[in-house]
Amino acid sequence: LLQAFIFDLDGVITESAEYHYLAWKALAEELGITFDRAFNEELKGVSRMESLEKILVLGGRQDEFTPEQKASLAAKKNDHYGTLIQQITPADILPGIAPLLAEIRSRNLKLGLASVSRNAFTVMASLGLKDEFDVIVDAAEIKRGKPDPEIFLTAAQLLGVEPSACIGVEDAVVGVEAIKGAGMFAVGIGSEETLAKADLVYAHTGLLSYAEIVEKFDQA
Ligand code: G16
Ligand code: MG
Repeated sequence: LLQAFIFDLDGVITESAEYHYLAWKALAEELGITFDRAFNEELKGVSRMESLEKILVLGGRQDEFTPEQKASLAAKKNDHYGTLIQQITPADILPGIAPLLAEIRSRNLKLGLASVSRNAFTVMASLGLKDEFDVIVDAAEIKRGKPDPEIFLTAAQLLGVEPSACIGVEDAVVGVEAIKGAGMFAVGIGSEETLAKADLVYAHTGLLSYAEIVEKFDQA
């Protein structure tokens, strides 16, 4: 029996994934590393330091920096990202999300957030959603990032529900893997090709249908 929905933040509830992309792109260009949206897919749901490593590897520059220099590169990206997310208001909640949250609430189901972003609380507060969720699990509470299921399992545990009674919603490949690894039903936001492991995929949040999701969950 369905008891909870657990949402990813960046790219699902709001388009902060775009701000991550812009901030990484600016840093990469400063380092003479070109990267595009296709490569950016590999950074979605991936922690800050791991994302930096992937970018340096892409540019063949992974051996050129000390850990301290890498920390300051990551801090630079985060400062830029911090400036970009200052613009976020409740108007930046993606289409389809507010009605879906209302529907979940009206059924007395629980709501969790599973984001590896250290900025998750700030973004949720700016969206006016911080108090809508029963639990927010971010990078500070977990040891292993996505695709490890830890973040989704922690959210379920804190909500007091079994993973099999949860639906996870994600836009990242590693995020969908984490949901499936946790033994949950996975709803993907993006392309069916990229998110092939999801149980149900919507091209964008505006297409999310509570009735359809629950119907597919019951059939699974
Ligand atoms: C997000 C993004 C990633 C980002 C990560 C860490 O996770 O998808 O692109 O690198 O958080 O963010 P920060 O640098 O703010 O700590 P999620 O899980 O919400 O998709
Ligand atoms: Mg995401």
